[in-house]
Amino acid sequence: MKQQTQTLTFLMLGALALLFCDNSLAAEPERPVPLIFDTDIGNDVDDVLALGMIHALEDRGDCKLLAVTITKDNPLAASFTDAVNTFYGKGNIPIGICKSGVTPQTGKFNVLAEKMDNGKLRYPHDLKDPRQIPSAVSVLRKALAGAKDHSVVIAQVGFSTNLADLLKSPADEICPLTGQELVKQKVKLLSVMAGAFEKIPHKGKLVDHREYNVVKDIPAAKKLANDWPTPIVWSGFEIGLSVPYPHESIEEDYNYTPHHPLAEAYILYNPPPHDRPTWDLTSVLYAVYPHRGYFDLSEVGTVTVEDDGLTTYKKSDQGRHQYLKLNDLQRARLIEALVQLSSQPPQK
Ligand SMILES: [Ca+2]
Ligand SMILES: [Ca+2]
Repeated sequence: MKQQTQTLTFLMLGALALLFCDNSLAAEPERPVPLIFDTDIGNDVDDVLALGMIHALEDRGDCKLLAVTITKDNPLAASFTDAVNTFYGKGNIPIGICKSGVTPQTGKFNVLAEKMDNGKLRYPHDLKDPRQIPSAVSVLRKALAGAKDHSVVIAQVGFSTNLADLLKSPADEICPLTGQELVKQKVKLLSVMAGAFEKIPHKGKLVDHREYNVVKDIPAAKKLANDWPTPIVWSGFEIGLSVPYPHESIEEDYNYTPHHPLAEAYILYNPPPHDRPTWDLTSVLYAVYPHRGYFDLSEVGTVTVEDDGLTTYKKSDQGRHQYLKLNDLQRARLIEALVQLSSQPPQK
């Protein structure tokens, strides 16, 4: 009897310890994680590697890509996304775009969508006419309306334009809930690459960093930080910066096919021997594997976006925000996971 009581006490203490040691807002996810990828694809190449990772994770049964929504206001961004999805055998994934005027330039690699070899598209896809492409808000509302409550994970790796517009969206024929209500009911976690939570080296000094994804649409980033009703985990600028993608992988791991959209986008953006930071990849990995110890998390608090785009964090028990942290051991594990996932060939 005494033995049983001791065992019971031990088990209860163990459960309590687990409860208090795990400072993560996100418990172990159900597989596959229903995932939405919101991206400014075309402005930098980490978005492309991150999209390749998502397809690898889906092939492994770990996530289900519900939709891709785009915050780069250029139609080739959607065409190139559809081309990458088609390359991975998922050409029917819904894609939504916005009319924001933010970064309307074509960029260096989305032109791959139009690349022809002997009169045929190098990367076949059927999304070519911008008039065919629905708005990001309607794509987001449809994806969320069809999902189980508190199940959806969103990885936002560009500007907050689409998610801020989603929050502002009224009830419509897609769903009787407002955007704010819909997010609260359906979303489990938002994993964002945005902001900076450490000072960044610049010309021999450590300085405040106003991060690109925030600065390009500050009102939207403020709206997201203030009003998004679920937990948000932020991958700050310092995280991806400290984990450069080894260019040897671009040269060696993508040669299983004569033309690879990830490797060709990388080469057009900034060719080897450049090692590109892995900003957006880190947010995707955390979105799907939050429980796998690739990162540590800050304590719970609140991130505020200042008028000039600076992000500040304050610890608060009432907060909904945490940011990613990395030690050297995790960094070594992380880079291998990112390389292996982004270069994983599609399942036939
Ligand atoms: Ca398609
Ligand atoms: Ca991005």
